[in-house]
Amino acid sequence: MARDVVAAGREAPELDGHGLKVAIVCGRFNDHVTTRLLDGAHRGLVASRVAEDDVQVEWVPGAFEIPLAAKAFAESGRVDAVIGLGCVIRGETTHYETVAGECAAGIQRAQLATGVPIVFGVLTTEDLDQALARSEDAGGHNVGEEGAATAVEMALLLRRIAG
Ligand code: INI
Repeated sequence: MARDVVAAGREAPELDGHGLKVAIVCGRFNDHVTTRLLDGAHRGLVASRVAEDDVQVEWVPGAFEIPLAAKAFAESGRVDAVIGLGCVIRGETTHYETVAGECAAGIQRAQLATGVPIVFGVLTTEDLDQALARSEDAGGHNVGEEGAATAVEMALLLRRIAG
């Protein structure tokens, strides 16, 4: 009995995101990777029953700009969740820690300040191969696709909590 109670809710839920409005903020830097994340995010949203017309995509120069655009969406009152997509590759920059760290911290600050879920769908990898392995086509591992499910799950959870 106690074990059942502890286990309840641990399984990834069946998601019905019908009616949810979702914004995607996608970094243009490393767009040979971020377009793959974007494809994955669209697949994930469709799988979670979010309507295509309820998804808005905006591009920003790089991962560093994602938090500001995501926060603007969250503050607009027009979306239930935001998905930030980006790709920071250590080997390609001397300020990897700064770009990746500020992006992550900015997203966390923005979602806590606004109360709107903002998903960290940003790859931070050692090299391009790792980035490609995390942005695969349908059936493979894709952080954008996972991010879509997270966005829907969190939007539905916050609705339930708010009653
Ligand atoms: N932006 C990225 O999204 N990924 C990177 O790997 C990256 N590198 O390598 O520097 C990157 N830099 C740009 C940054 O996000 C800003 O757009 C830029 O600093 C202007 O504010």
